[in-house]
Amino acid sequence: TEIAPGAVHVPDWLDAVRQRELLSACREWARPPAGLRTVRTPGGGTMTARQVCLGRHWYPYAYARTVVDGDGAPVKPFPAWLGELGRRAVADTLGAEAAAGAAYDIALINFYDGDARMGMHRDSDEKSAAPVVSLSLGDTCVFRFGNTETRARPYTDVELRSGDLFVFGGPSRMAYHGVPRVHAGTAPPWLGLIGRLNITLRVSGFPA
Ligand code: MD3
Ligand code: FE
Repeated sequence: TEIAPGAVHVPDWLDAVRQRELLSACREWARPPAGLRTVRTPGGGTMTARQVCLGRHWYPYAYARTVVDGDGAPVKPFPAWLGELGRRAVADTLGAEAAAGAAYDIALINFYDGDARMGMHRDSDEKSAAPVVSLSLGDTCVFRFGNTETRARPYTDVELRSGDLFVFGGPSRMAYHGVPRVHAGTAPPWLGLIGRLNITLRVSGFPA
């Protein structure tokens, strides 16, 4: 379903086998060094969702190679198979042409437990206009998709469930968005995840 120009939601894009595979990869990436950690925002706040980055890290400056606010370890590499998955997601939603130029090199993995949520923001650290690919695992959340002008209304609330794909390209790439709520205990029982994971794939636009 296209909820706005360039913003396409595909429920259940990942089958149970793929969801389990992706979850076990996330569990590996979450381990130290450069594993899951609490991130401070440029405004001085603390994110309630914890994060792991692959490829580069967006904080404290545009896509560094090192996690400086954690253990100082190099960011884990971005695996080629994840890039393939990203291109397939774009091909399925926006078409082969949009997928052709998308050389994904960054993954941001957000882990929501307890009362974690994400305030309305725009993703503007990337120098590339390539679509962002979002994959959800575990608990269902309320995803708030806003407009490009302000973090306030108008916005559309969509439920994201385990296995769902969301692709944000074109004019939707610069829209404000956030996660106001996660419904605890709604993850599929066969997945074995308490909480919610979101994996976003991005093209940094920085030289390799
Ligand atoms: C719309 N993540 O990592 S995924 C983020 O569920 C982020 O963890 C949320 O916002 C999460 O930056 C929302 C949906 C999403 C991701 C990236 C976008 C929507 C987007 C980039 C541009 C526009
Ligand atoms: Fe975002």
